[in-house]
Amino acid sequence: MRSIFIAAALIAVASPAAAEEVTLRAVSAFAEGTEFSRNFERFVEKVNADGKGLIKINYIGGPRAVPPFEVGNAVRTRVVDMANVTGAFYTNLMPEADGFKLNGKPMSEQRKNGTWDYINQLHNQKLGSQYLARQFHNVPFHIYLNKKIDKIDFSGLKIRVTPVYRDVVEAFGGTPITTAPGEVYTALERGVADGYGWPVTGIFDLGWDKVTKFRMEPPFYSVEVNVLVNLDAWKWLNDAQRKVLNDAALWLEGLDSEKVAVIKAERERQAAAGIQTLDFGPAASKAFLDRAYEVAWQSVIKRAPETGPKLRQLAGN
Ligand code: 173
Repeated sequence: MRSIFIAAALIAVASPAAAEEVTLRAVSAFAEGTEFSRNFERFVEKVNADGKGLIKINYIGGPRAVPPFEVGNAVRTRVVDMANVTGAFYTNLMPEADGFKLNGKPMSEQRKNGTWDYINQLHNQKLGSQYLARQFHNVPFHIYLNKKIDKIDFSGLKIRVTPVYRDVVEAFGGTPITTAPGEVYTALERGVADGYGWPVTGIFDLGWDKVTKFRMEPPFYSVEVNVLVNLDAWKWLNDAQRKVLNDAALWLEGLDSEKVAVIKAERERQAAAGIQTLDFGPAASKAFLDRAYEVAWQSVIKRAPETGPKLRQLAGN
């Protein structure tokens, strides 16, 4: 009798989900309702509408559910089935993930020229996950400061970073302090940090405008926030279920086109909030960008000598 139950259980585990509606548990590495979760939340709504009776996403929420730097591991170990997370938060598992920010080509192109395939393989192997979508290729980062500088030199400044900004902050003489986004406000308020790295968008979500004086030009790199699906969960889905996710992923990547207007509005809103720009002109900006890319690639290639050069070749810079 017992062996019959075990056999039945094994069959249930081994066969595709087929007719039953499957529920995937999802988290975001960014706070609910904020800039870098919002499009993922729209994606969840779309999957739940288009996938009725086939597939459903149960969105558990942001960093209160899983701390940001643990989200990559949570999807790898299937603590969750799906995550909205930047590669910068899982460089401990995949050092070359720090290189994704150096590729700002539209995803339509990255899907055609083999970049998506290559990065998907890396996720399959190192993160036990499917690289379902990448968002925000056209949204750059900035360094925000509370102390005025008269040239691009961070000597004597403590700057809040993640792996995204660490190399460039060090290259220009700053002292990097790593924190999750949730700790930035307090670090600025207490003067523990004199500035921080963050994309051009999203600083109003957590009230950082109240503790920010300057935004340094130029913008640099490209934001990358990925939707990952645990690979066992992915394989367990049938073709129709996977199609719902893939179609919604392409739709999600297409939302990047909205960001041109969003960025323009955000810059105006920062100016209106009294955040001044620090712009040292075209020559200094170009020198900064050249150095920012060079130190970041060197760092990626040093930590991931097998895969870093290929990522650089695909990025073409
Ligand atoms: O600054 C950060 O926390 C960070 O690395 C990041 C990455 C992508 C989007 C927003 C922030």
